Amino acid sequence: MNGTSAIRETAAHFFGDGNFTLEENRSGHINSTYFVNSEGGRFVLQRINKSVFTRPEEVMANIAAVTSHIKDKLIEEGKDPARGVLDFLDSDTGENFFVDGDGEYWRAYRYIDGVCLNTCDSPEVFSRAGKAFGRFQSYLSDFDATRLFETIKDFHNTEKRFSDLVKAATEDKAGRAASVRNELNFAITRYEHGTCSFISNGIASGAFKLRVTHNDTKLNNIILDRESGEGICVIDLDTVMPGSLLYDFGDAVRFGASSAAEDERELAKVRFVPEMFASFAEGFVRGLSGAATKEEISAFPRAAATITLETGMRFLTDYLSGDTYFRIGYPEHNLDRARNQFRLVESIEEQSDVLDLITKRLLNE
Ligand code: GN1
Ligand code: MG
Repeated sequence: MNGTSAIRETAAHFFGDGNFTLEENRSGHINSTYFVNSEGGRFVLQRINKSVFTRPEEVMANIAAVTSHIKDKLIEEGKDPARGVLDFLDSDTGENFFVDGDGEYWRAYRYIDGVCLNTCDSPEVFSRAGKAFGRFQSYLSDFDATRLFETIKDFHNTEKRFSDLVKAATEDKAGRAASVRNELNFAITRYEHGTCSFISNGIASGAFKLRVTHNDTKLNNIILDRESGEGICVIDLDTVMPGSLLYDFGDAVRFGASSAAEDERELAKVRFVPEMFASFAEGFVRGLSGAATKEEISAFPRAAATITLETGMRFLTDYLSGDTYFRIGYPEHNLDRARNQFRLVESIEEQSDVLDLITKRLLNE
């Protein structure tokens, strides 16, 4: 069921048979997203990618629990929940999702006006994004993590991501392994230097606390106010699970502190920008209202390298497996993304002294 009329039929389970228009939005890598304009306002309709999220009911149960918790916090603070947290609609079945005749899961939420950025060169804006992601975690700091389903097992287990890459190269399903020897060696060298185990070792030793984290903190997963640039609402809650705040920090800076888009092919344009790292770190720590520990803050630079490496390895794994996970725009897209992320890892490594100095300054403030 992919045609527009089938999607309209699905949409009617949320919006009734009245007048509405549908527009496709192709920015995410995983779910399929449409905007719905109806008499009742603008909404977002999404089909959940079932090969990525194998138990969509659990994703939606997590989302219901987390959004209602945040909503209560916003009300306590005198803020407007209609702008600060996603509001999912019930379908005519009474659940916050609808299953179509093909067994596909759909959901809808009220559109929140604002901007989502794919790149950012303003340290002020990035600092505000940091504050909003920090605040998101702080709202969930008293949320009982055992209530959450693990929607994707080992999502930020970087060592597992490395072994998945090695497995994909060995299986070589798409016959591409021989052409990516340099990229594979890049990942192996970092693995040997402990980049993959850095965060998981810290969690195991107790140095890094287990918290409820967002786990997909790309800059475009936050809605910013059109005028003030303040972070209004954190979106894409599919991967909210127990984790380390370093996952959220690392993922946010690998995306937003890069001088180029995630799939820029001209690698000379790809550089990790310390000023942007500093701004995000400052905003994030502020948003966390004192919850980040000294160990965690000192780990920011290495966490940035770990999560950037992890994302690059995921793109490369998908390239080797025949592009089954991330949506691609052209055949070599995942390879270009992987090369881009690996270049960014190098840039982080080259600037580790500067990045360490920034975190030291942050700790002394
Ligand atoms: C995916 O859904 P989207 O596009 O925000 C992915 C993230 C990756 C990101 C890379 C569930 O995020 O983990 O970091 O692509 N989400 C999932 O751009 O795998
Ligand atoms: Mg996502």
